[in-house]
Amino acid sequence: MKSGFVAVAGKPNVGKSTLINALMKRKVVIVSDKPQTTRNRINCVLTTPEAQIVLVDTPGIHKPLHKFGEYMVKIAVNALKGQDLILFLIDPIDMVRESDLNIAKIIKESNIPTILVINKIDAATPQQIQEAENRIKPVLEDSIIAEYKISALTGENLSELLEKIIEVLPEGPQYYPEDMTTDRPLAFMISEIIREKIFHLTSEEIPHSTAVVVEEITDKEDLVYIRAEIYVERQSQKGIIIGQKGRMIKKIGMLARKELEAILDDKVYLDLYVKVKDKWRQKDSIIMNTIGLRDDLE
Ligand SMILES: Nc1nc2c(ncn2[C@@H]2O[C@H](COP(=O)(O)OP(=O)(O)OP(=O)(O)O)[C@@H](O)[C@H]2O)c(=O)[nH]1
Ligand SMILES: [Mg+2]
Repeated sequence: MKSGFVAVAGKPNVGKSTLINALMKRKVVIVSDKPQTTRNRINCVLTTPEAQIVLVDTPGIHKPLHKFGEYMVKIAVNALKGQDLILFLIDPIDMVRESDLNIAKIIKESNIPTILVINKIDAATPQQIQEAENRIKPVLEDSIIAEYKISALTGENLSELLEKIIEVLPEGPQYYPEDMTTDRPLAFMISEIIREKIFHLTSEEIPHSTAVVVEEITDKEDLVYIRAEIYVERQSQKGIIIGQKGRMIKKIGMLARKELEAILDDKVYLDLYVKVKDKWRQKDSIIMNTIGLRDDLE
């Protein structure tokens, strides 16, 4: 059997999580049109008859503006260490920028075999794709073992990419049980689904000022009771998350509940509370203890 860990890296919003879901052929990690959606390392396990590929989702590597951002970047960089392969994603529509060049340098220094993946070819012009290649390749030099132009959204060239990943992975053990899709606990996956709805329904600073912590999951006779807290940084943000006559929180809850019911194959009662945690993104105690980044920072 072939097996190994494949880190999916790149700046925010290039389509890392979308690609992982497409390769997994099911939604495992959350996705949004806003940068910095993914905040943790999340191992997604793809088991086929011939291979087990552990796709490691990572936060987008960027210039952080606060402590929480610093941790996200540290987690992403740490997540590359010791992996068998890196998929380095580029977004030709947004162009290759300083941030991509910095990531390219980190990848080169890691000495890990890397596949350059130019994503979003469904929407990019041939000139944009050519320019992205021209800018990134000189920095990567011989650290790339292959290059694919794909669309994580339409699936174009994904089977070819997957074949290549399996080809380059070493012979190895099955790291996870074959029915396992992620290494993260259920409470984390639930909090992510709620957070995704907040990312979809709100704008500007709100999604980034929000964190979700699941406090209780109880299997009751005819439903699963889930209580979660939504952290915001200011009172005014609490008002926006709750919305006029509670409309926003109802919408967040309804969309999250539908998805959770499909996953849990049971009725769900989702109890959401909004709490103001002043400047939580600057506070170690909250970031470490409630949002659970500790493991990946060490
Ligand atoms: N047109 C097009 N859009 C894409 C493609 N792949 C991803 N997107 C869009 O790009 C946006 C970002 O996707 P994500 O998968 O959340 O990006 P990410 O790299 O995981 O972002 P972070 O978690 O913030 O680092 C979403 O709006 C996706 O729908 C693609 O192949 N084509
Ligand atoms: Mg992501």
